[in-house]
Amino acid sequence: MSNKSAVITGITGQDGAYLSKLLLEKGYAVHGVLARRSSDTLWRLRELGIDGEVRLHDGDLTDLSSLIRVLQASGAAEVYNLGAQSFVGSSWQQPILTAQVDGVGALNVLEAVRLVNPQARFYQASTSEMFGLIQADRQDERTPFYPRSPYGVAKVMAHWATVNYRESFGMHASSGILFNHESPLRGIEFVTRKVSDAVARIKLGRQKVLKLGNIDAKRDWGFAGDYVEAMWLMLQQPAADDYVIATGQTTTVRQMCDIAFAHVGLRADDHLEIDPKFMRPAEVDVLLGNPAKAKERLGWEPKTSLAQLITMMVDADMRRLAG
Ligand code: NAP
Ligand code: G4F
Repeated sequence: MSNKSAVITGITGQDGAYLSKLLLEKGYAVHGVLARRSSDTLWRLRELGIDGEVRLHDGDLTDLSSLIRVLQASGAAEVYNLGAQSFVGSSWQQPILTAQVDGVGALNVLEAVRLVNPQARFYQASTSEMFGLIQADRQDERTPFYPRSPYGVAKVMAHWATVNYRESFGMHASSGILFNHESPLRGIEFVTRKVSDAVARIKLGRQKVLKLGNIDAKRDWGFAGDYVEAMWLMLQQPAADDYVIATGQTTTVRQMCDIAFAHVGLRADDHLEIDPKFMRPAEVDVLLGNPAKAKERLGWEPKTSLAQLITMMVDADMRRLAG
C-alpha cells in the first residue's frame, strides 16, 4: 500500500472517477480539483461509492492560483491532469473556452507543479483526436498529428507543453495518448452512451427512434477502467515518456449499434435514423491505435472486449431506467 498523495483535475469526470477508485485501492490520499457547477457533478463518484473518500478542493483549470493552492494543500507526489472540455462536438461552438481549458489549462497545471513541487510526477490526458486526419494506418507515438477540431488543436498544444516541460525543466511529465474509452459512467453526449441509453429506453418502450450523425466513422474503443491503469503505470516508470493506449481494433459506429441492439434482442436497422444535426464540420473518419510500446514498456494490455464493454453499458442503463 502507498502513503502517497495525488491530485486529479477532472475528478468528477468518467476517468477521474475510475482513477480515484484505483488510487484509493492502492492507498493514496486522493485530492480533486472541483470546478463549481450549479448541477450535481458528483454522481460518478457516488456510483463508485467513493464520494466520501476523496478530498475536493474548489479550483478551475483557468485559475492558476487555485491550482497552486491545491498542490500546496495536498503535498501531491503525482498530478493527473484529466480536466477538459472533452466533447469534440461542442468545441466548434466554444473554441476559445476549449483552448483556454484544454490548452492553457494544461499549461497552468504544469506551471503550478513547477512552482510548488517540480519533483512531482505529471500526467497529461492527451488524445487520439490529435491524429485527426490520420497520417498512418495504425497510429503510434511517432505518427504526426493533424487535428480536425478546436478540441484536437487545444490538446496538441497541451501535449507539446508536456513534452517541453520534460525537456526544458527535467520534469517527470508524461503524455498518455488515449484512444476512445467508454464505460457506464460515460457522459450521455458521447456516442456509445447515447446508444446504450437509447437502446435501454427503446427496449423499455420509452423511445422509438435513435437519431445519429456519421455512423460510418470508425473508432478504437476500449474500457475506461482498463485505461486508468495505464495512466498510473506511466507515472511509476523511472523516466517520463509518451504512450499510445488503445485496443488495436477499430469498429464503425453502425457495428457498435448492432452489438448494443442485439444484446436486448432488437435490430439497429429498425430504429436508427440519420440526422444531419449530429454531423461535424470536419470529421475524424477512422482511428486505430498501435499500443505496442505500452505493452512492451508498461506491461499494459486492454482486458475488456468491445462486446463486453457495450453490453456492460446497456445493462447499466437498463438498471438505471428500471430503478
Ligand atoms: P469528462 O467525463 O468529460 O470529464 C471532464 C472533467 O473535466 C470533468 O470533471 C469536468 O468537471 C472537468 N472540467 C471541465 N472544465 C473544467 C475547468 N475549467 N476546470 C476544472 N475542471 C474542468 O472526460 P473523460 O472522458 O473523463 O476524459 C478525461 C480526460 O481525458 C479529458 O481531458 C479528455 O479530453 C481526455 N481524453 C478522453 C478520452 C475518452 O475517450 N474518454 C480519450 C482521450 C483523451 P465537471 O464534472 O464539473 O464538468
Ligand atoms: O463519442 P464521440 O462524440 O467521441 P469522439 O468525437 O471520438 O471524441 C471522444 O474520443 C476522443 C479520443 O479520440 C477524446 F479525446 C474526446 O474527449 C472524446 O472522449 O464520437 C465518436 C464518433 C464521431 O465520429 C462522431 O461523428 O461517433 C460519431 N457520431 C455519429 N453520430 C456521433 C453521433 N457522436 C456523437 N457524440 N453523437 C452522435 O449522435
